[in-house]
Amino acid sequence: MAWKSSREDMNVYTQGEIDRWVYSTCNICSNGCGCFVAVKDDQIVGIKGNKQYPTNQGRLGPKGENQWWANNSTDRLTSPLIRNKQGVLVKASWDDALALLVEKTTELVRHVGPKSLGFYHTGQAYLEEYYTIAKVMKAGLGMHNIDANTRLCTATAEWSLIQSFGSDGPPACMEDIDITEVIVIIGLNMSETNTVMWERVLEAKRNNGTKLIVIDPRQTLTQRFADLSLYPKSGTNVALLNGIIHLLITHGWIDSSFIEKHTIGFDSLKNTALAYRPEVVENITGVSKDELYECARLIGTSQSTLTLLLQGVYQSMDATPAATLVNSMHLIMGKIGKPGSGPFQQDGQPSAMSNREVGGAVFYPGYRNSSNPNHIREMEELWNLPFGTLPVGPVTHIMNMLELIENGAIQMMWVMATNPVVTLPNRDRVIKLLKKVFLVVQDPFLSETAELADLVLPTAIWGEKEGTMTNLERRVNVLRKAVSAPSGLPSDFELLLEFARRMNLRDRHGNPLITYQTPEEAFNEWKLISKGRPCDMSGMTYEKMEELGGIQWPCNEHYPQGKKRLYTDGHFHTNVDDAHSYGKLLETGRARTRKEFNDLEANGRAILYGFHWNPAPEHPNQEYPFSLNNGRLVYHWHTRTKTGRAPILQMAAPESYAEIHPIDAKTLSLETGDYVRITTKRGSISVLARIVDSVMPGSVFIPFHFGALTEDEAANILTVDIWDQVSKQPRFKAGACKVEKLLEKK
Ligand SMILES: Nc1nc2c(c(=O)[nH]1)N[C@H]1C(S)=C(S)[C@@H](COP(=O)(O)OP(=O)(O)OC[C@H]3O[C@@H](n4cnc5c(=O)[nH]c(N)nc54)[C@H](O)[C@@H]3O)O[C@H]1N2
Ligand SMILES: Nc1nc2c(c(=O)[nH]1)N[C@H]1C(S)=C(S)[C@@H](COP(=O)(O)OP(=O)(O)OC[C@H]3O[C@@H](n4cnc5c(=O)[nH]c(N)nc54)[C@H](O)[C@@H]3O)O[C@H]1N2
Ligand code: SF4
Ligand SMILES: [Mo]
Repeated sequence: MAWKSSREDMNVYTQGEIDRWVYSTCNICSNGCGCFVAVKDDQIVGIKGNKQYPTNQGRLGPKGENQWWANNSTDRLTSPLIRNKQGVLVKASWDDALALLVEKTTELVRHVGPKSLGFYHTGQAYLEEYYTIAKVMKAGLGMHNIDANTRLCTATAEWSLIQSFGSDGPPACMEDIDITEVIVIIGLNMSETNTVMWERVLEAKRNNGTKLIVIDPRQTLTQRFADLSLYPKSGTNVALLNGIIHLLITHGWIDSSFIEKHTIGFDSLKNTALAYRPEVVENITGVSKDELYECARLIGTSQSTLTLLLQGVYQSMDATPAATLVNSMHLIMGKIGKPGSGPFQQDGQPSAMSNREVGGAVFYPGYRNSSNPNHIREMEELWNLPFGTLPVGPVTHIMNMLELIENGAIQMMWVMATNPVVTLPNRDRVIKLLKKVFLVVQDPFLSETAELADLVLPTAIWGEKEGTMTNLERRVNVLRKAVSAPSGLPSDFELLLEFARRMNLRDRHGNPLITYQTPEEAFNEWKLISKGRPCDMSGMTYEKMEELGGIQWPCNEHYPQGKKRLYTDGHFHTNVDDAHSYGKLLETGRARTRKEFNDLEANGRAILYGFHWNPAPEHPNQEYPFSLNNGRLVYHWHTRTKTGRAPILQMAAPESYAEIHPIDAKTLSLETGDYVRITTKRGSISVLARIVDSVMPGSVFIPFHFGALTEDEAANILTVDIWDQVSKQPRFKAGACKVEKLLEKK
């Protein structure tokens, strides 16, 4: 193993005595750190990092260390809640709650059809749960309105991989951090959002002198460690990337033979990029010609380059084209599928990858194309369904589902393990629309979304259930059940199985649609379905995962121990019946037809695209002069349902604020600690001001973790609800706002 942690005894966090340690994985971020859960008297009392585990070598970050507090929180829901005639949520028995769920679903499916239902779930559950969702909702109920919060998170990663390589699946691996010459980080604040990977980057810098380039409009902590920092204006990634590609081509820092043999579309990429001369790029992005040159030189002249990116690209302007340009940058240098090199389209949530692999929301299991009749027929065979059962074509994305609620087409929404009232853009509209439907919320806590529900189904959480998750480098690991859930709460998996049983879902032979009983049996069914597909897990078992410390797919007879990197042979998934999707036109987002895809004649070669920069539709103007940036803090996880219950984390970041540059503070007569009102076209919030020079003049940064219904503090009251044309990921980071000083809060 290339990476060796320099610390000896680390990351053991326990309270009092321990009976045993249980093998698991951290359920917070996509790094997927291996850990052991400390148990005393059937209660979780701590956690420690797994020193043998390849992604963390014993380390855990602040959220990982503190995730178990939420398990023991006294405000866990212990029974279902049903809204009564007076409009109050009251405790109900499981039998009554499930009967109501089944009655509502049956009534709507029978009388209006499955299009009247919506299911919106998560990137934080287990693979077996997603697989069951795919089977129950798509095969059992014929549902089309099914999506997950991965839409807000990694839809762009998924689509950029599909557009360039024909299939989802990040080509690189974490070991590449240890051996690469140059690491490029774009729109990713790794020091706060993936702390363990960040330690690994710092160690690579220390041990190997690895050069670090960071590209972010904010001077984040990540930026402060960079050898080269670029500060492009928000929303200008496409211009900057075109500028880098321009210099790579004009200086000959490319691999012409790789381009010739393994790609199509070079002329389109080249002709577009040639327009992005350094002075043009400087005009658009604010990045100087010298800095741009230095960036391209470091990338172009190194033997190996690893590019990591996340929400500063995926939630910004022209997200999929920008992420695709990162793939193209690597392809033209031939820096893919080789040690230390590759585009690393990242994930955020711990199991976003699993959801994508099994078709939990979008597409069909095993990266099967939902528009390819051959793939659909194959799925119908595998699931023993009458032909014509499975919905054809792309699913309805969440932003579209909101429109369908507005026009009355969707009448019931079932929300599982996500808190959309705090995390979807333009929150006032979201609240108004969720109040219109019969809202089912499956959550261990009374989240802001659960507060609006008609039916709340509480569940077991991490540590209280078994299953697997795939991390950002395709590593699948098992999480063993450590303790019983409080009050005998069911897991999401058990709830879904019980729902399927009560709905009497059957296959074409009249047998129950779901025949497995345990997560391990579900995994064994899934792994056969994955066979022969890019995310092949047919060679995996729970025991083997525990023995090897997770396994990277593909894992089959050719790669019994898994495979570190994809595309080592330069062959991509762009044959028509291999491809995950026929792809889309980058300009409009229209889906390509089978014929259009065939006409490309990619046939195993990767696809390069030229794409011009567009200004954001909402950019600073006279009325709203600031650009509105928002994102994460190291201490909190999303809507804080877990981290807000961990005393140390909550104390470290108890309330929201807005970061404002000293130059703007002077104009507005603001000091740190003053209250400010931030307003956009959608609404306004009142938060504390923090005067810091890490934000650019003319821009504001707000953490999006705070969102109590009783406070005007949620970043998403402000955010703009437009989305990327291809991935349909909302452009949270592309809005304009104004700032006013308040004499007192509100
Ligand atoms: N502590 C913590 N860690 C987390 C999470 C959490 O909630 N808390 N969530 C997890 C999840 S699900 C995710 S998706 C990841 C997200 O991880 P990140 O992507 O690192 O998180 P963000 O803070 O949303 O955004 C990253 C950066 O994008 C920059 N940015 C904004 N606009 C632009 C732009 O136009 N161009 C460029 N180049 N940069 C821009 C912002 O200034 C910000 O520093 O974090 C994961 N890890
Ligand atoms: N403005 C702005 N908005 C954003 C972003 C941004 O950068 N800026 N980032 C976006 C991104 S990348 C993401 S990933 C989303 C995250 O958005 P969400 O997924 O909505 O946020 P979470 O707080 O993670 O919500 C998870 C919910 O699942 C519940 N839960 C935990 N464990 C379990 C379980 O085992 N079973 C069940 N049923 N429930 C469970 C938790 O209590 C919580 O209510 O936010 C997005 N929204
Ligand atoms: S880096 Fe991510 S996976 Fe690792 S401990 Fe922290 S939150 Fe958990
Ligand atoms: Mo995310």
